[in-house]
Amino acid sequence: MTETETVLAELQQGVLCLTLNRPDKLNSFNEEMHLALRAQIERAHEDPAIRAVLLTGAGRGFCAGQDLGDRDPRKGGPAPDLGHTLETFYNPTLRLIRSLEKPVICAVNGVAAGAGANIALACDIVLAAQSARFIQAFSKIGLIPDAGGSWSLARILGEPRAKALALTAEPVDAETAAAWGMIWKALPDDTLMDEAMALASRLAAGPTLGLGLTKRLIQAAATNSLDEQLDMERDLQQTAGRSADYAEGVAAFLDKRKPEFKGA
Ligand code: LHQ
Repeated sequence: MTETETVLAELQQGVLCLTLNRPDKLNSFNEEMHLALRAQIERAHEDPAIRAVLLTGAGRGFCAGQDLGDRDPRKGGPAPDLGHTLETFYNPTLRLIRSLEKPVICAVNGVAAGAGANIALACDIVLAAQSARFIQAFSKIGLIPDAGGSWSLARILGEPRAKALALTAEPVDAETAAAWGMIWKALPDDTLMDEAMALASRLAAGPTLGLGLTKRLIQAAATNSLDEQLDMERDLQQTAGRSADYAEGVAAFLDKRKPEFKGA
């Protein structure tokens, strides 16, 4: 295991397991944790041995967003430039998660608030403990939803629910989040991590190139016309059809055996 103070990282059977690790602060982000998380996701982009990422939090929370103690207004001084904070810290990480052509699974082990909730929603498959809650906490402190939340909530939920969650900061429990399509599944607290690891391992043993192209395709659908999407499916299927994993998948089917995908 490689360990930094704020993000634990362990590579297990092709899965890069990342644990946000400031449990006393409900894993809220300080600069060090931002940089550590970003470095690990950059590593996932570069290292072919990493074929899936699993993100979770240490302790009873997933992530409470920005560490509000870092910018204590009671200490005086000029107002912080939060636009600069987003551009420097949050936005690059969000872009790296979305552009990583490998599955990113999020196991929301407890409360996910503010940017913490929205980083979870940026992941490809989100599982949550039944006790977890998602809170668009921003309006409680005079801010707007960030870390991609205004984009993802409006797309996932539509304006009525997205606006209500953002304006009221009411918590959404995991079962409701699953029923509304914000996440994939709510699971019993005591089985969450085993199920998340099993899913991540299964995906890491999958045809990584094809899975990555699938992620790119589905993300593009939000802004493509049907014609553009059909063209993209044609082009990406051409690429997938030339992969060794496609040949292996078909051969294994015909041989009635389990495929052994290499990820290329
Ligand atoms: C915390 C935090 C926290 C520090 C709990 N910071 N310590 C982007 C651009 C730049 C700047 C601004 O922000 C952003 C994006 C954002 O994320 S803005 C939204 C920031 N997050 C919040 O407003 C959430 C604040 N936290 C809460 O409302 C509650 O802690 C929740 C609802 C998440 C959990 O409530 P509880 O389960 O009752 O736990 P708690 O409040 O007792 O927290 C436990 C400890 O964690 C506590 O410390 P203590 O020393 O008293 O035990 C909290 O102070 C600390 N903590 N969130 N964001």
